[in-house]
Amino acid sequence: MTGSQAAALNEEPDSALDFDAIVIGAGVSGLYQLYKLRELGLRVRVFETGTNVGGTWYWNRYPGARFDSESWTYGYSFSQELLEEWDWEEHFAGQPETERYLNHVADKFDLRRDIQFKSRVAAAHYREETRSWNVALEDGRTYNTRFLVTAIGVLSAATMPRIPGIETFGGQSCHTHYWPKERVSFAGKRVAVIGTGATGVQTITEVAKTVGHLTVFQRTPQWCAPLHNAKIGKEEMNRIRANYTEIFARCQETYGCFIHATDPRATHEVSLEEREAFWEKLYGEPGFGIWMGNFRDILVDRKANALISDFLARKIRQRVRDPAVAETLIPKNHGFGTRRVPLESGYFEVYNQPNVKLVDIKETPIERITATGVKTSEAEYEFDIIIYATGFDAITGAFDRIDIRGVDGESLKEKWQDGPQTFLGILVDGFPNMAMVMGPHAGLGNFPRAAEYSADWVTALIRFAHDRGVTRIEATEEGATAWTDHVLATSEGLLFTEVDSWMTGINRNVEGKQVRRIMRYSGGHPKFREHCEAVVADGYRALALA
Ligand code: NA7
Repeated sequence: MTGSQAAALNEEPDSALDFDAIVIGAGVSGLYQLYKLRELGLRVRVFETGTNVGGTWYWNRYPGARFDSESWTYGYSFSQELLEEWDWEEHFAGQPETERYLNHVADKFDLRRDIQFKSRVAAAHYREETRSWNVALEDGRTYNTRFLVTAIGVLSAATMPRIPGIETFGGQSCHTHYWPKERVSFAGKRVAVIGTGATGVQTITEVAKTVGHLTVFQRTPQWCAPLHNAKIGKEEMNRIRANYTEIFARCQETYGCFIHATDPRATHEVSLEEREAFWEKLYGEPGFGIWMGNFRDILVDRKANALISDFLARKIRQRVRDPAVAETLIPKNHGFGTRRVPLESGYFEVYNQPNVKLVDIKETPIERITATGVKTSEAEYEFDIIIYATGFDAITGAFDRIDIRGVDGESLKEKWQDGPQTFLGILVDGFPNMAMVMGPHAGLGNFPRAAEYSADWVTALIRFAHDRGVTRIEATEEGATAWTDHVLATSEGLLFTEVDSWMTGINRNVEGKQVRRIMRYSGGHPKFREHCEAVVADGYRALALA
Protein backbone atom coordinates (compact mmCIF):
# COMPACT_ATOMS: atom_id res chain seq x y z
CA MET A 1 0.00 0.00 0.00
CA THR A 2 1.36 3.42 -0.91
CA GLY A 3 1.46 6.31 1.54
CA SER A 4 -1.33 8.12 -0.30
CA GLN A 5 -3.54 5.01 -0.26
CA ALA A 6 -3.02 4.74 3.48
CA ALA A 7 -3.83 8.41 3.91
CA ALA A 8 -7.00 7.97 1.88
CA LEU A 9 -8.02 5.03 4.05
CA ASN A 10 -7.39 7.07 7.12
CA GLU A 11 -9.41 9.99 5.90
CA GLU A 12 -12.61 8.09 5.42
CA PRO A 13 -12.07 4.83 7.11
CA ASP A 14 -14.97 4.39 9.48
CA SER A 15 -17.83 4.15 7.03
CA ALA A 16 -16.29 1.02 5.50
CA LEU A 17 -16.34 -0.72 8.85
CA ASP A 18 -19.28 -2.53 10.43
CA PHE A 19 -18.69 -0.87 13.80
CA ASP A 20 -16.59 1.76 15.50
CA ALA A 21 -16.20 -0.51 18.49
CA ILE A 22 -16.86 -4.13 19.29
CA VAL A 23 -17.02 -5.08 22.94
CA ILE A 24 -16.64 -8.72 23.90
CA GLY A 25 -18.79 -9.67 26.89
CA ALA A 26 -22.03 -8.36 28.40
CA GLY A 27 -21.10 -8.70 32.05
CA VAL A 28 -20.55 -5.95 34.61
CA SER A 29 -17.75 -4.29 32.63
CA GLY A 30 -19.13 -4.89 29.12
CA LEU A 31 -22.51 -3.35 29.93
CA TYR A 32 -20.91 -0.23 31.30
CA GLN A 33 -18.43 -0.02 28.44
CA LEU A 34 -21.30 -0.19 25.96
CA TYR A 35 -23.15 2.58 27.78
CA LYS A 36 -20.08 4.81 27.73
CA LEU A 37 -19.12 4.23 24.11
CA ARG A 38 -22.66 4.84 22.99
CA GLU A 39 -22.51 8.19 24.78
CA LEU A 40 -19.74 9.10 22.35
CA GLY A 41 -22.14 8.45 19.50
CA LEU A 42 -20.19 5.44 18.27
CA ARG A 43 -21.63 2.44 16.50
CA VAL A 44 -21.04 -0.27 19.06
CA ARG A 45 -21.86 -3.97 19.12
CA VAL A 46 -21.41 -6.27 22.09
CA PHE A 47 -20.93 -9.97 21.48
CA GLU A 48 -22.00 -12.21 24.33
CA THR A 49 -21.91 -16.01 24.53
CA GLY A 50 -24.86 -16.28 26.92
CA THR A 51 -28.50 -15.71 26.15
CA ASN A 52 -28.74 -12.71 28.45
CA VAL A 53 -26.68 -10.08 30.24
CA GLY A 54 -24.81 -10.53 33.50
CA GLY A 55 -21.53 -12.35 32.78
CA THR A 56 -20.39 -13.87 36.07
CA TRP A 57 -23.90 -13.36 37.45
CA TYR A 58 -25.52 -14.91 34.41
CA TRP A 59 -23.39 -18.06 34.45
CA ASN A 60 -22.64 -18.81 38.11
CA ARG A 61 -26.12 -19.73 39.30
CA TYR A 62 -24.90 -22.59 41.47
CA PRO A 63 -26.55 -23.09 44.88
CA GLY A 64 -25.32 -20.48 47.34
CA ALA A 65 -23.71 -18.17 44.75
CA ARG A 66 -23.43 -14.76 46.33
CA PHE A 67 -21.31 -11.62 46.72
CA ASP A 68 -18.45 -11.34 49.12
CA SER A 69 -18.49 -7.61 48.34
CA GLU A 70 -21.03 -5.44 50.13
CA SER A 71 -23.90 -5.12 47.63
CA TRP A 72 -24.03 -1.35 48.04
CA THR A 73 -20.36 -1.06 47.05
CA TYR A 74 -20.89 -3.36 44.08
CA GLY A 75 -23.61 -1.51 42.16
CA TYR A 76 -22.71 0.93 39.39
CA SER A 77 -22.00 4.46 40.58
CA PHE A 78 -22.47 6.32 37.29
CA SER A 79 -26.20 7.01 37.42
CA GLN A 80 -27.79 8.87 40.30
CA GLU A 81 -31.19 7.75 39.08
CA LEU A 82 -30.13 4.11 39.24
CA LEU A 83 -28.77 4.60 42.76
CA GLU A 84 -32.04 6.26 43.75
CA GLU A 85 -34.33 3.55 42.44
CA TRP A 86 -32.50 0.31 43.26
CA ASP A 87 -32.98 -1.24 46.71
CA TRP A 88 -30.54 -3.99 47.66
CA GLU A 89 -32.29 -6.72 49.64
CA GLU A 90 -29.21 -8.12 51.36
CA HIS A 91 -25.84 -6.76 52.41
CA PHE A 92 -24.26 -9.52 50.33
CA ALA A 93 -26.67 -10.22 47.49
CA GLY A 94 -27.25 -13.69 46.16
CA GLN A 95 -26.87 -14.45 42.44
CA PRO A 96 -30.58 -14.07 41.60
CA GLU A 97 -30.66 -10.55 43.01
CA THR A 98 -27.50 -9.50 41.18
CA GLU A 99 -28.77 -10.98 37.94
CA ARG A 100 -32.01 -9.04 38.40
CA TYR A 101 -30.01 -5.88 39.03
CA LEU A 102 -27.94 -6.26 35.86
CA ASN A 103 -31.08 -6.97 33.84
CA HIS A 104 -32.62 -3.85 35.31
CA VAL A 105 -29.57 -1.85 34.20
CA ALA A 106 -29.76 -3.33 30.70
CA ASP A 107 -33.47 -2.44 30.46
CA LYS A 108 -33.17 1.00 31.96
CA PHE A 109 -30.44 2.10 29.56
CA ASP A 110 -31.84 0.14 26.63
CA LEU A 111 -28.56 -1.70 26.26
CA ARG A 112 -29.88 -4.89 24.69
CA ARG A 113 -30.41 -3.34 21.27
CA ASP A 114 -26.63 -3.30 20.80
CA ILE A 115 -25.94 -6.70 22.31
CA GLN A 116 -25.83 -9.80 20.16
CA PHE A 117 -26.39 -12.86 22.36
CA LYS A 118 -25.41 -16.46 21.60
CA SER A 119 -22.35 -15.02 19.90
CA ARG A 120 -19.07 -16.45 21.10
CA VAL A 121 -16.07 -14.68 19.64
CA ALA A 122 -13.65 -17.27 18.30
CA ALA A 123 -11.05 -15.01 16.71
CA ALA A 124 -10.03 -11.39 16.40
CA HIS A 125 -7.34 -10.43 13.90
CA TYR A 126 -5.86 -6.98 13.43
CA ARG A 127 -5.53 -5.70 9.87
CA GLU A 128 -2.91 -3.02 9.38
CA GLU A 129 -4.19 -1.90 5.94
CA THR A 130 -7.45 -0.68 7.43
CA ARG A 131 -6.33 -0.21 11.04
CA SER A 132 -9.21 -2.38 12.08
CA TRP A 133 -10.05 -5.68 13.72
CA ASN A 134 -11.76 -8.58 11.99
CA VAL A 135 -13.85 -10.40 14.55
CA ALA A 136 -15.10 -13.91 13.82
CA LEU A 137 -17.82 -15.63 15.80
CA GLU A 138 -17.82 -19.34 16.47
CA ASP A 139 -20.69 -19.76 13.98
CA GLY A 140 -18.61 -18.24 11.17
CA ARG A 141 -20.10 -14.76 11.01
CA THR A 142 -17.47 -12.00 10.76
CA TYR A 143 -17.49 -8.27 11.47
CA ASN A 144 -14.93 -5.52 11.34
CA THR A 145 -14.40 -2.67 13.72
CA ARG A 146 -11.96 0.15 14.43
CA PHE A 147 -11.67 -0.62 18.15
CA LEU A 148 -11.87 -3.89 19.98
CA VAL A 149 -12.60 -3.82 23.70
CA THR A 150 -12.38 -6.99 25.73
CA ALA A 151 -14.67 -7.18 28.74
CA ILE A 152 -14.29 -10.91 29.18
CA GLY A 153 -13.80 -11.07 32.93
CA VAL A 154 -11.11 -12.34 35.20
CA LEU A 155 -12.78 -15.61 36.17
CA SER A 156 -14.85 -16.67 33.18
CA ALA A 157 -13.01 -19.58 31.58
CA ALA A 158 -14.22 -22.46 33.75
CA THR A 159 -12.08 -25.59 33.93
CA MET A 160 -13.10 -29.17 34.55
CA PRO A 161 -10.67 -31.28 36.54
CA ARG A 162 -8.33 -33.59 34.69
CA ILE A 163 -9.70 -36.80 36.15
CA PRO A 164 -10.16 -39.88 33.96
CA GLY A 165 -13.66 -41.19 33.42
CA ILE A 166 -15.65 -37.97 33.84
CA GLU A 167 -17.66 -38.69 30.69
CA THR A 168 -18.62 -42.17 31.95
CA PHE A 169 -20.62 -40.97 34.98
CA GLY A 170 -24.27 -42.02 34.65
CA GLY A 171 -25.81 -39.55 37.11
CA GLN A 172 -26.17 -35.78 36.93
CA SER A 173 -22.97 -33.76 36.92
CA CYS A 174 -22.11 -30.13 36.37
CA HIS A 175 -19.38 -27.52 36.78
CA THR A 176 -20.65 -24.79 39.11
CA HIS A 177 -20.05 -22.14 36.44
CA TYR A 178 -22.43 -23.87 34.02
CA TRP A 179 -25.16 -24.54 36.57
CA PRO A 180 -28.57 -25.07 34.89
CA LYS A 181 -31.33 -22.48 35.10
CA GLU A 182 -33.78 -25.12 36.33
CA ARG A 183 -33.87 -25.85 40.05
CA VAL A 184 -31.88 -28.91 41.09
CA SER A 185 -33.21 -30.84 44.10
CA PHE A 186 -30.76 -32.49 46.49
CA ALA A 187 -33.34 -33.99 48.81
CA GLY A 188 -32.65 -37.66 49.35
CA LYS A 189 -29.75 -37.53 46.88
CA ARG A 190 -26.16 -38.66 47.30
CA VAL A 191 -24.12 -35.66 46.22
CA ALA A 192 -20.38 -35.14 45.72
CA VAL A 193 -18.63 -31.78 45.58
CA ILE A 194 -15.09 -31.69 44.20
CA GLY A 195 -13.27 -28.46 45.00
CA THR A 196 -13.23 -26.24 48.08
CA GLY A 197 -12.40 -22.74 46.79
CA ALA A 198 -14.75 -19.79 47.32
CA THR A 199 -17.29 -21.45 45.01
CA GLY A 200 -17.06 -24.89 46.62
CA VAL A 201 -17.45 -23.38 50.09
CA GLN A 202 -20.68 -21.59 49.09
CA THR A 203 -22.01 -24.63 47.23
CA ILE A 204 -21.25 -27.09 50.02
CA THR A 205 -22.92 -24.89 52.64
CA GLU A 206 -26.09 -24.55 50.59
CA VAL A 207 -26.32 -28.16 49.38
CA ALA A 208 -25.82 -29.44 52.94
CA LYS A 209 -29.10 -27.79 53.97
CA THR A 210 -31.26 -30.22 52.01
CA VAL A 211 -29.05 -33.06 50.83
CA GLY A 212 -29.57 -36.75 51.52
CA HIS A 213 -25.83 -37.35 51.87
CA LEU A 214 -22.93 -35.09 50.90
CA THR A 215 -19.32 -36.08 50.29
CA VAL A 216 -16.75 -33.31 49.91
CA PHE A 217 -13.50 -34.10 48.09
CA GLN A 218 -10.92 -31.61 49.33
CA ARG A 219 -7.47 -31.20 47.87
CA THR A 220 -6.47 -27.97 49.63
CA PRO A 221 -8.32 -26.59 52.65
CA GLN A 222 -9.03 -22.85 52.79
CA TRP A 223 -8.78 -20.13 55.41
CA CYS A 224 -12.47 -19.26 55.34
CA ALA A 225 -13.93 -16.45 57.45
CA PRO A 226 -17.55 -15.60 58.30
CA LEU A 227 -19.55 -13.45 55.87
CA HIS A 228 -22.20 -12.31 58.39
CA ASN A 229 -24.79 -11.53 55.74
CA ALA A 230 -28.06 -9.81 56.72
CA LYS A 231 -31.20 -8.46 55.08
CA ILE A 232 -31.43 -4.74 54.42
CA GLY A 233 -34.63 -3.08 55.62
CA LYS A 234 -36.22 -0.04 53.96
CA GLU A 235 -34.85 2.43 56.47
CA GLU A 236 -31.37 0.98 56.39
CA MET A 237 -31.44 1.12 52.57
CA ASN A 238 -32.40 4.77 52.73
CA ARG A 239 -29.47 5.44 55.07
CA ILE A 240 -27.13 3.63 52.68
CA ARG A 241 -28.52 5.61 49.76
CA ALA A 242 -27.96 8.88 51.58
CA ASN A 243 -24.33 7.82 52.06
CA TYR A 244 -23.48 6.68 48.54
CA THR A 245 -21.15 9.61 47.91
CA GLU A 246 -19.09 8.78 51.02
CA ILE A 247 -19.22 5.04 50.32
CA PHE A 248 -17.85 5.41 46.80
CA ALA A 249 -15.29 7.95 47.95
CA ARG A 250 -14.03 5.50 50.57
CA CYS A 251 -13.84 2.71 47.99
CA GLN A 252 -11.68 5.03 45.89
CA GLU A 253 -9.24 5.42 48.76
CA THR A 254 -8.70 1.80 49.71
CA TYR A 255 -6.20 -0.63 48.24
CA GLY A 256 -8.82 -2.92 46.68
CA CYS A 257 -11.79 -0.53 46.21
CA PHE A 258 -13.62 -2.16 49.10
CA ILE A 259 -14.89 -0.30 52.14
CA HIS A 260 -12.26 -2.12 54.20
CA ALA A 261 -9.02 -0.22 54.67
CA THR A 262 -5.80 -1.73 56.01
CA ASP A 263 -5.12 -0.99 59.68
CA PRO A 264 -1.95 1.15 59.84
CA ARG A 265 -0.58 -0.80 62.83
CA ALA A 266 1.80 -3.74 62.60
CA THR A 267 0.86 -6.94 64.43
CA HIS A 268 3.73 -6.76 66.94
CA GLU A 269 2.94 -3.15 67.83
CA VAL A 270 -0.06 -4.18 69.92
CA SER A 271 -0.30 -6.36 73.00
CA LEU A 272 -1.46 -9.94 72.78
CA GLU A 273 -4.79 -9.02 74.41
CA GLU A 274 -5.36 -6.10 72.08
CA ARG A 275 -4.48 -8.23 69.07
CA GLU A 276 -6.87 -10.99 70.03
CA ALA A 277 -9.65 -8.49 70.72
CA PHE A 278 -9.07 -6.86 67.33
CA TRP A 279 -9.17 -10.17 65.52
CA GLU A 280 -12.30 -11.25 67.41
CA LYS A 281 -13.92 -8.01 66.32
CA LEU A 282 -12.94 -8.54 62.68
CA TYR A 283 -14.11 -12.18 62.82
CA GLY A 284 -17.47 -10.97 64.09
CA GLU A 285 -17.94 -8.30 61.43
CA PRO A 286 -19.39 -8.65 57.93
CA GLY A 287 -17.29 -8.94 54.80
CA PHE A 288 -13.62 -8.89 53.98
CA GLY A 289 -12.50 -6.80 57.00
CA ILE A 290 -10.44 -9.65 58.40
CA TRP A 291 -8.52 -9.87 55.12
CA MET A 292 -8.43 -6.26 53.95
CA GLY A 293 -8.87 -4.33 57.18
CA ASN A 294 -6.29 -6.26 59.16
CA PHE A 295 -2.85 -5.17 60.44
CA ARG A 296 -0.68 -3.89 57.64
CA ASP A 297 1.91 -6.65 57.87
CA ILE A 298 -0.15 -9.84 57.87
CA LEU A 299 0.33 -10.43 54.13
CA VAL A 300 4.05 -9.63 54.06
CA ASP A 301 5.52 -10.65 57.41
CA ARG A 302 5.81 -14.38 58.03
CA LYS A 303 5.55 -14.09 61.80
CA ALA A 304 2.49 -11.83 61.63
CA ASN A 305 0.93 -14.15 59.09
CA ALA A 306 1.57 -17.20 61.29
CA LEU A 307 -0.18 -15.45 64.20
CA ILE A 308 -3.35 -14.59 62.28
CA SER A 309 -3.33 -18.07 60.72
CA ASP A 310 -3.16 -19.55 64.21
CA PHE A 311 -6.14 -17.40 65.26
CA LEU A 312 -8.16 -18.75 62.32
CA ALA A 313 -7.04 -22.33 63.02
CA ARG A 314 -8.35 -22.02 66.58
CA LYS A 315 -11.69 -20.86 65.21
CA ILE A 316 -11.91 -23.93 62.99
CA ARG A 317 -11.09 -26.20 65.95
CA GLN A 318 -13.83 -24.51 67.99
CA ARG A 319 -16.43 -24.86 65.27
CA VAL A 320 -15.77 -28.42 64.08
CA ARG A 321 -16.62 -31.11 66.62
CA ASP A 322 -14.43 -33.96 65.36
CA PRO A 323 -10.80 -32.92 65.99
CA ALA A 324 -9.51 -35.07 63.12
CA VAL A 325 -11.93 -33.44 60.68
CA ALA A 326 -10.99 -30.00 62.04
CA GLU A 327 -7.30 -30.72 61.37
CA THR A 328 -8.12 -31.76 57.81
CA LEU A 329 -9.93 -28.44 57.32
CA ILE A 330 -6.98 -26.35 58.55
CA PRO A 331 -4.63 -25.26 55.75
CA LYS A 332 -1.04 -26.37 56.32
CA ASN A 333 0.66 -25.32 53.10
CA HIS A 334 -0.24 -21.61 53.01
CA GLY A 335 -0.96 -18.83 55.43
CA PHE A 336 -4.15 -16.86 55.92
CA GLY A 337 -4.91 -14.41 53.10
CA THR A 338 -2.27 -15.68 50.70
CA ARG A 339 -5.07 -17.20 48.62
CA ARG A 340 -8.46 -15.62 48.03
CA VAL A 341 -10.29 -15.88 51.36
CA PRO A 342 -13.69 -17.56 50.93
CA LEU A 343 -16.36 -15.97 53.08
CA GLU A 344 -18.79 -18.46 54.58
CA SER A 345 -22.10 -18.74 56.36
CA GLY A 346 -21.90 -21.88 58.46
CA TYR A 347 -19.38 -23.75 56.31
CA PHE A 348 -17.43 -25.39 59.10
CA GLU A 349 -20.59 -26.51 60.92
CA VAL A 350 -21.58 -28.49 57.82
CA TYR A 351 -18.93 -31.02 58.85
CA ASN A 352 -20.77 -31.58 62.14
CA GLN A 353 -23.75 -32.99 60.22
CA PRO A 354 -24.00 -36.80 60.35
CA ASN A 355 -24.81 -36.90 56.62
CA VAL A 356 -21.65 -35.07 55.50
CA LYS A 357 -18.28 -36.72 54.88
CA LEU A 358 -14.97 -34.99 54.16
CA VAL A 359 -12.49 -36.89 52.00
CA ASP A 360 -8.91 -35.60 51.98
CA ILE A 361 -7.77 -36.35 48.45
CA LYS A 362 -4.19 -35.45 49.26
CA GLU A 363 -4.29 -38.58 51.46
CA THR A 364 -6.46 -40.70 49.21
CA PRO A 365 -6.31 -39.28 45.67
CA ILE A 366 -9.20 -39.59 43.23
CA GLU A 367 -8.24 -42.22 40.68
CA ARG A 368 -11.20 -41.92 38.39
CA ILE A 369 -14.82 -41.05 37.96
CA THR A 370 -16.83 -44.19 37.36
CA ALA A 371 -20.30 -44.82 35.92
CA THR A 372 -21.70 -44.71 39.46
CA GLY A 373 -19.46 -42.30 41.33
CA VAL A 374 -15.88 -41.62 42.41
CA LYS A 375 -13.05 -44.08 42.99
CA THR A 376 -10.23 -42.96 45.27
CA SER A 377 -7.10 -44.90 46.17
CA GLU A 378 -9.02 -46.10 49.22
CA ALA A 379 -12.69 -46.53 48.39
CA GLU A 380 -15.47 -46.35 45.81
CA TYR A 381 -18.30 -43.89 46.42
CA GLU A 382 -21.69 -43.92 44.72
CA PHE A 383 -23.44 -40.67 43.81
CA ASP A 384 -26.54 -39.34 42.13
CA ILE A 385 -24.97 -35.94 41.50
CA ILE A 386 -21.34 -34.82 41.12
CA ILE A 387 -20.64 -31.08 41.37
CA TYR A 388 -17.34 -29.82 40.01
CA ALA A 389 -16.37 -26.62 41.86
CA THR A 390 -12.96 -26.75 40.25
CA GLY A 391 -12.45 -23.13 39.29
CA PHE A 392 -11.18 -21.20 36.32
CA ASP A 393 -8.29 -20.69 33.99
CA ALA A 394 -8.05 -17.29 35.60
CA ILE A 395 -7.12 -13.85 34.29
CA THR A 396 -5.55 -14.83 30.94
CA GLY A 397 -7.70 -17.93 30.34
CA ALA A 398 -10.54 -16.08 28.63
CA PHE A 399 -8.00 -14.40 26.33
CA ASP A 400 -6.33 -17.71 25.51
CA ARG A 401 -9.65 -19.10 24.31
CA ILE A 402 -9.90 -16.46 21.58
CA ASP A 403 -7.44 -16.51 18.69
CA ILE A 404 -6.30 -12.90 19.10
CA ARG A 405 -3.68 -11.78 16.60
CA GLY A 406 -2.06 -8.39 16.35
CA VAL A 407 0.46 -6.83 13.95
CA ASP A 408 1.98 -9.39 11.55
CA GLY A 409 -0.29 -12.09 12.93
CA GLU A 410 1.40 -12.21 16.35
CA SER A 411 -0.63 -14.39 18.71
CA LEU A 412 -1.55 -12.87 22.09
CA LYS A 413 -1.58 -16.29 23.70
CA GLU A 414 1.99 -16.90 22.55
CA LYS A 415 3.10 -13.40 23.54
CA TRP A 416 1.82 -14.04 27.05
CA GLN A 417 2.98 -17.62 27.47
CA ASP A 418 5.60 -16.58 30.04
CA GLY A 419 3.21 -14.12 31.70
CA PRO A 420 1.18 -11.10 30.64
CA GLN A 421 2.87 -8.03 29.21
CA THR A 422 0.65 -4.99 29.04
CA PHE A 423 0.58 -1.25 29.40
CA LEU A 424 -1.54 -0.48 32.48
CA GLY A 425 -3.31 -3.80 32.00
CA ILE A 426 -5.33 -2.00 29.33
CA LEU A 427 -3.24 -1.94 26.14
CA VAL A 428 -0.77 -4.36 24.58
CA ASP A 429 2.08 -3.38 22.29
CA GLY A 430 1.71 -5.07 18.92
CA PHE A 431 -2.09 -5.11 19.32
CA PRO A 432 -3.21 -1.66 18.17
CA ASN A 433 -6.76 -0.47 18.80
CA MET A 434 -7.39 -3.21 21.33
CA ALA A 435 -8.23 -2.26 24.89
CA MET A 436 -8.90 -4.52 27.84
CA VAL A 437 -11.30 -3.69 30.64
CA MET A 438 -9.98 -5.55 33.68
CA GLY A 439 -7.16 -7.20 31.77
CA PRO A 440 -4.18 -8.83 33.44
CA HIS A 441 -1.90 -6.42 35.33
CA ALA A 442 -4.65 -3.79 35.65
CA GLY A 443 -5.78 -2.53 39.03
CA LEU A 444 -8.17 -5.18 40.29
CA GLY A 445 -10.33 -5.27 43.40
CA ASN A 446 -14.02 -4.81 44.12
CA PHE A 447 -14.94 -5.56 40.55
CA PRO A 448 -17.39 -2.84 39.43
CA ARG A 449 -15.41 -0.10 41.13
CA ALA A 450 -12.29 -1.10 39.23
CA ALA A 451 -14.17 -1.91 36.00
CA GLU A 452 -15.92 1.47 35.92
CA TYR A 453 -12.55 3.16 36.20
CA SER A 454 -10.99 1.09 33.40
CA ALA A 455 -13.99 1.53 31.09
CA ASP A 456 -13.93 5.29 31.71
CA TRP A 457 -10.23 5.38 30.89
CA VAL A 458 -10.77 3.41 27.68
CA THR A 459 -13.69 5.67 26.73
CA ALA A 460 -11.61 8.81 27.27
CA LEU A 461 -8.83 7.38 25.12
CA ILE A 462 -11.21 6.53 22.29
CA ARG A 463 -12.80 9.96 22.54
CA PHE A 464 -9.36 11.55 22.36
CA ALA A 465 -8.57 9.52 19.25
CA HIS A 466 -11.93 10.22 17.67
CA ASP A 467 -11.68 13.98 18.24
CA ARG A 468 -8.27 14.10 16.59
CA GLY A 469 -8.84 11.72 13.72
CA VAL A 470 -6.43 9.23 15.26
CA THR A 471 -7.14 5.78 13.84
CA ARG A 472 -4.31 3.81 15.37
CA ILE A 473 -3.58 3.57 19.10
CA GLU A 474 -0.82 1.35 20.37
CA ALA A 475 1.15 0.91 23.55
CA THR A 476 4.87 1.25 22.95
CA GLU A 477 7.20 -1.62 23.70
CA GLU A 478 9.09 0.56 26.21
CA GLY A 479 5.84 1.51 27.92
CA ALA A 480 4.71 -2.09 28.19
CA THR A 481 8.10 -3.23 29.47
CA ALA A 482 8.17 -0.46 32.08
CA TRP A 483 4.65 -1.28 33.28
CA THR A 484 5.37 -5.01 33.40
CA ASP A 485 8.56 -4.38 35.39
CA HIS A 486 6.62 -2.13 37.76
CA VAL A 487 3.92 -4.78 38.25
CA LEU A 488 6.57 -7.40 39.04
CA ALA A 489 8.35 -5.03 41.43
CA THR A 490 5.18 -4.20 43.39
CA SER A 491 4.56 -7.86 44.12
CA GLU A 492 8.00 -8.44 45.62
CA GLY A 493 7.84 -9.52 49.24
CA LEU A 494 4.13 -10.33 49.18
CA LEU A 495 3.52 -13.77 50.66
CA PHE A 496 0.84 -14.67 48.12
CA THR A 497 3.50 -14.90 45.41
CA GLU A 498 4.87 -18.02 47.16
CA VAL A 499 1.56 -19.88 47.00
CA ASP A 500 -0.17 -21.78 44.19
CA SER A 501 -3.59 -20.38 43.36
CA TRP A 502 -5.52 -18.80 40.52
CA MET A 503 -4.10 -15.48 41.73
CA THR A 504 -0.61 -16.70 40.79
CA GLY A 505 -1.76 -18.20 37.51
CA ILE A 506 -1.73 -21.83 38.63
CA ASN A 507 -4.32 -24.23 37.26
CA ARG A 508 -3.24 -27.84 37.30
CA ASN A 509 -6.06 -28.71 34.92
CA VAL A 510 -4.64 -26.53 32.16
CA GLU A 511 -1.53 -27.21 30.07
CA GLY A 512 1.10 -24.49 30.54
CA LYS A 513 -0.36 -23.11 33.81
CA GLN A 514 1.87 -24.96 36.26
CA VAL A 515 4.39 -22.19 36.88
CA ARG A 516 3.61 -19.32 39.25
CA ARG A 517 3.41 -15.94 37.57
CA ILE A 518 2.58 -12.40 38.57
CA MET A 519 -0.89 -11.99 37.12
CA ARG A 520 -2.19 -8.99 39.04
CA TYR A 521 -1.02 -5.49 39.88
CA SER A 522 -0.30 -5.34 43.60
CA GLY A 523 0.28 -1.62 43.99
CA GLY A 524 -3.34 -0.99 44.97
CA HIS A 525 -6.04 0.81 43.05
CA PRO A 526 -5.19 4.37 44.14
CA LYS A 527 -1.65 3.92 42.79
CA PHE A 528 -3.02 2.31 39.65
CA ARG A 529 -5.19 5.34 39.01
CA GLU A 530 -2.23 7.66 39.56
CA HIS A 531 -0.36 5.85 36.79
CA CYS A 532 -3.35 5.96 34.46
CA GLU A 533 -4.02 9.62 35.14
CA ALA A 534 -0.40 10.60 34.54
CA VAL A 535 -0.69 9.15 31.04
CA VAL A 536 -3.80 11.24 30.34
CA ALA A 537 -2.30 14.39 31.84
CA ASP A 538 0.65 13.97 29.51
CA GLY A 539 -1.66 13.95 26.48
CA TYR A 540 -1.20 10.20 25.93
CA ARG A 541 2.37 10.80 24.81
CA ALA A 542 3.28 7.42 26.32
CA LEU A 543 1.31 5.84 23.46
CA ALA A 544 2.02 5.58 19.75
CA LEU A 545 -0.86 7.43 18.08
CA ALA A 546 -1.31 7.82 14.35
P1 NA7 B 1 -10.74 -21.90 42.98
O1 NA7 B 1 -10.59 -20.95 44.08
O2 NA7 B 1 -9.66 -21.98 41.96
O3 NA7 B 1 -11.02 -23.34 43.61
C1 NA7 B 1 -11.02 -24.49 42.84
C2 NA7 B 1 -11.07 -25.68 43.76
O4 NA7 B 1 -11.11 -26.88 42.99
C3 NA7 B 1 -9.84 -25.78 44.65
O5 NA7 B 1 -10.22 -26.29 45.88
C4 NA7 B 1 -8.98 -26.78 43.88
O6 NA7 B 1 -8.02 -27.44 44.67
C5 NA7 B 1 -10.04 -27.73 43.39
N1 NA7 B 1 -9.61 -28.52 42.25
C6 NA7 B 1 -9.24 -28.07 41.03
N2 NA7 B 1 -8.90 -29.09 40.25
C7 NA7 B 1 -9.07 -30.21 40.98
C8 NA7 B 1 -8.86 -31.58 40.71
N3 NA7 B 1 -8.42 -31.98 39.52
N4 NA7 B 1 -9.12 -32.46 41.69
C9 NA7 B 1 -9.57 -32.04 42.88
N5 NA7 B 1 -9.77 -30.75 43.21
C10 NA7 B 1 -9.52 -29.84 42.26
O7 NA7 B 1 -12.08 -21.60 42.16
P2 NA7 B 1 -13.47 -21.07 42.73
O8 NA7 B 1 -14.46 -21.20 41.63
O9 NA7 B 1 -13.79 -21.68 44.02
O10 NA7 B 1 -13.21 -19.57 43.00
C11 NA7 B 1 -12.66 -18.73 42.01
C12 NA7 B 1 -12.94 -17.31 42.32
O11 NA7 B 1 -14.23 -16.96 41.82
C13 NA7 B 1 -13.01 -16.96 43.74
O12 NA7 B 1 -11.78 -16.79 44.31
C14 NA7 B 1 -13.84 -15.72 43.72
O13 NA7 B 1 -13.03 -14.59 43.50
C15 NA7 B 1 -14.78 -15.92 42.60
P3 NA7 B 1 -6.56 -26.78 44.87
O14 NA7 B 1 -6.79 -25.59 45.75
O15 NA7 B 1 -6.07 -26.39 43.51
O16 NA7 B 1 -5.75 -27.84 45.49
